Amino acid sequence: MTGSNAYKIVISGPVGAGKSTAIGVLSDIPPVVTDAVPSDDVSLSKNSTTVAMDYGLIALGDGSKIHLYGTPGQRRFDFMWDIMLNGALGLILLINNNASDPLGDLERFLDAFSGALEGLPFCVGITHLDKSRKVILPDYHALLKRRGHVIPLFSVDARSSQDMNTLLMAMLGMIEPGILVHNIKAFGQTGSAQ
Ligand SMILES: Nc1nc2c(ncn2[C@@H]2O[C@H](COP(=O)(O)OP(=O)(O)O)[C@@H](O)[C@H]2O)c(=O)[nH]1
Ligand SMILES: [Mg+2]
Repeated sequence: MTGSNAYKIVISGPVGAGKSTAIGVLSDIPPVVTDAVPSDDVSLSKNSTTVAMDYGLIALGDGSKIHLYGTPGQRRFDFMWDIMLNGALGLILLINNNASDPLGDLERFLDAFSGALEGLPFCVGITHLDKSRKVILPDYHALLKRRGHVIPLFSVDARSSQDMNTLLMAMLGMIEPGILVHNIKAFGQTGSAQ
């Protein structure tokens, strides 16, 4: 791998799963959040409803870059997922274990991405396991297996740089096994470890 590589990774998952937080701990630059006030009725009752789409950047030790994009949470922006996945090398799905139906959330996202997931490396991080254990990792393993996905699945806290880097490296290992652990800041020297 040369130092000019650019990787695009998309982070998706329901609202509250930890996408913005994850991009914040992974990014070497202050994450960019694109806010847009919607023009529909929602804006009448709540003037700060946003289309929160996040962007972050990781500079690898060899000069390569990873561009991180977080999908907007609201369902009416689901159509943007396909656009965002265009050119992506991998997808990280975050699922909030403390939501009312986290397994259903995973199913919904697997369904939504089903076309794109053909041949696209992806992995799943389960957040908020510290808050709720009504569903546990083997339940997610079973669901993924039933759906035919043999992929990395981790319990992560999106606030933890180490957890998120571990998940990201699992993702990168599927795309480009040549990306070494020491390229990522939490494990070494690039950027400022958080
Ligand atoms: N307790 C706990 N809080 C978490 C975890 N992951 C993320 N959070 C918090 O969950 C909240 C929602 O995260 P956010 O990044 O805004 O979710 P987003 O809607 O997917 O962008 C934030 O307050 C995070 O700090 C976790 O594993 N455990
Ligand atoms: Mg967010």
